Amino acid sequence: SGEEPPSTDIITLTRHVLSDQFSLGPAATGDLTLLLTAIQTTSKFIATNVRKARLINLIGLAGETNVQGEEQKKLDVLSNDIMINSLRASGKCAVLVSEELEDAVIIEDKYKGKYCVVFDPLDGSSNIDAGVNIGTIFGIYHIAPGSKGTISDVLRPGSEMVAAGYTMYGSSANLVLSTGHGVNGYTLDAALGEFILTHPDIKIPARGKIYSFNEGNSMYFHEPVINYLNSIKYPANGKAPYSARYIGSMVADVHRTLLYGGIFGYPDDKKSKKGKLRLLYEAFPMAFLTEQAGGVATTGTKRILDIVPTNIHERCPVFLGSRDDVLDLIKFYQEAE
Ligand code: AHM
Ligand code: MG
Repeated sequence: SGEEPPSTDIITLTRHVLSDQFSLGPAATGDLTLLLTAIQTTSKFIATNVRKARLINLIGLAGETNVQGEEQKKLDVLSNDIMINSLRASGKCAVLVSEELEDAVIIEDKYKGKYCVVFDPLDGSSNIDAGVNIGTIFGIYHIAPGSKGTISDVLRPGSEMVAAGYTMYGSSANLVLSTGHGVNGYTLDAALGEFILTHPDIKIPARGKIYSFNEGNSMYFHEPVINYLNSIKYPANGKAPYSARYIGSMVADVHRTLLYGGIFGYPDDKKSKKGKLRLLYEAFPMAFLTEQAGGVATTGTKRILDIVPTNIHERCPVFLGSRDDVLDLIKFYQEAE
């Protein structure tokens, strides 16, 4: 009777990644572990500030002044700054690409390392004021052999990423990560300040019951998407139609898709000719995680991870999720050819 003693064998994210590295033998330098430690710190910082924002009204336009007359930074600017500062200081990075910055950051020699990190520091920012889930998305490349770290080190297909993940700032902070051996989910224990392994080896169900699209754009959608959506909303042979869930925060919509299955889509359409989502730091990391969890990620006609970027901020159509659901969608594209 009474309270159970706490476990003394908790698996933190750092411990988990380290054990992954140990299995590589002496080849492992621990550099990726240190880089991921820096990313964890930024996620803790952002999680804290997202929460504080609701109290101290950090919400608002960059450059606004608060009652104390201090300059306030918008949460996405703050999130970008902490990531740039921490990643540079980690000494493990050569190139950084952020949604917030027009140009890639090439790290000066003093701090230069061997990794490139592409990230969206605070995705889903239209949701901030309503307190809806938002998140940080990141992807990691190793610089090409012999490279000193240039933009060409990040203009590479997503399949060449060595790790990818996101942190979702919701009722708790959840960090979901793949280093190329499956997907694991960690939850921030606020008292310990550590991400604890809570969702080991996430696998997307082979088929789901949920679709997640901004159907408000239906009048612009192309035929294959319209026909696919009709097929799941008005199914033949007495099957039940799919449920709709759309938060409008990619991290939250993808998180649910990884856990419950189904399909998330942000198509290209007659208005957004290349779609909306960014290839490098939105589509690639989420496609990487999806495939690592056993799902499929496509533009409708092409595997997302095979795309070779030509511009760090380019966009691409995204459909990802349960294998069977995404394969169904692909059939509608094939029929349209
Ligand atoms: P943002 O980078 O400006 O926040 O936009 C990206 C977000 C994604 O999180 C989300 O999937 C999508 O935009 C939602 O777009 P829409 O409001 O057009 O449905
Ligand atoms: Mg974004």
